[in-house]
Amino acid sequence: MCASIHYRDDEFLGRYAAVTGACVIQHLEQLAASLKGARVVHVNSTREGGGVAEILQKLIPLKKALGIDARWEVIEGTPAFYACTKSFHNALQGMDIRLSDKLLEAYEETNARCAERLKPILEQADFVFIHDPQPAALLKHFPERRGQWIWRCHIDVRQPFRPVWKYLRPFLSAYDASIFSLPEFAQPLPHPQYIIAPSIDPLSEKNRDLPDAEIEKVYDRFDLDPERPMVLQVSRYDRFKDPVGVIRACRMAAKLTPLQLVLAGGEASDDPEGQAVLEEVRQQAEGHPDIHVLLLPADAHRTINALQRAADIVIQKSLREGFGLTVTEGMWKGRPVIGGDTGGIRLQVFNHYTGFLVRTPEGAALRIRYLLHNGRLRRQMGERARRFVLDNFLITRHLREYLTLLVSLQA
Ligand code: UPG
Repeated sequence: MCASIHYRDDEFLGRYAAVTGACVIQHLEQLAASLKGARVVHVNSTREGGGVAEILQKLIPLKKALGIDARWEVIEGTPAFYACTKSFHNALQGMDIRLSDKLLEAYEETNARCAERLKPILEQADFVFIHDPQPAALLKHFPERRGQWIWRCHIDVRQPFRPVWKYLRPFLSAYDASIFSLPEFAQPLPHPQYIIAPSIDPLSEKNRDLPDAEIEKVYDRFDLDPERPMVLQVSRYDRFKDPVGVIRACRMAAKLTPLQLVLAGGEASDDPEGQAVLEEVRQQAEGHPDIHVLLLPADAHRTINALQRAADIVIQKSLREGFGLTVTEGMWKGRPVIGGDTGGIRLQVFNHYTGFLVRTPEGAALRIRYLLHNGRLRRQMGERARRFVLDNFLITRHLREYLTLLVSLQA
């Protein structure tokens, strides 16, 4: 039945059909039929920089194309608010962090102020998706809500630091449902919990095919050597991404194998620690001409795309990771990925198959050397990696699961 459906390549949904096949898009349209006109609002804390913004930038237009009245709102706070929410982020990923009453007050005040501003929109919504802890306290200000509120957690909350979880739990318990990226992140909460992995958009500037000439330009632009193998990590400058561990790994590997390392990162407006981590990274890289530390603007999507395609190996040596879109992006470009053996990276990197999982800089160094000496294996792993993303981690699958959830909540 689906074979008879044709989408035009020059139409918005048709372009996705060209990648996924028409059946996938038809299924989305069927699911969206009962949600036509439904008011769905997503709320997070930054419009650019980081994985959540990356997803929302693409998810909202797709929902709209399917007839859903989707919108995206962003909450903004004071420096104390961002200091508090970055501490939440760190504590939920397991760090022992004490929060002062003053910071917690800033958190609640910002949420109260934003709730006032967003009242007309959120009161009318049929479904509200609240992303991560930053806007989680908004719900408290809507005691008579008409819509359903869903907390979407993007981070690795396998072992949250208990006092911080205890503080956040009453805010989160009031939601109608929550979504985590992996089953092991689920928490004792008094509502249904769903497991939905994130995704990438194959048609975005970050992931679409690029002409070879554009890929080659990155060598000149960033003073890279086209003859020397390249290892790349793309990440916000965040300690959980372990950029210093990546430098150590590459320095060890470079003793026996010539290579260059590119660390490409930018700033997210809701991440106050980025500058300090960047300084640490620059210090570690000092005096090593083959380590390139790049600070890119938040909209440098094509540049990152070109770097990922220029790389021989993509690395993401995170110590904690909810999912890891940079892993998916590297795999989509047919690159083998060396990933930290943690969280959502394990869902994507199959050891010895689509890449390697590592726990230490020594382990990463070993795998870097092995892959750089074995071009055939790099290509094989890369091909499997791309196929695996095509089957599992594109935005169409993500959207299908969100729509299925909304249909089931509507019933
Ligand atoms: N990125 C840029 N420029 C940079 C650095 C990163 O565009 O200078 C992009 C990168 O290409 C990717 C995104 O930002 O698309 C980063 O996403 P991700 O690697 O997933 O990390 P986080 O920003 O930490 O995202 C959070 C979780 C992560 C999860 C994601 C979506 O930590 O584990 O995959 O949310 O759920």
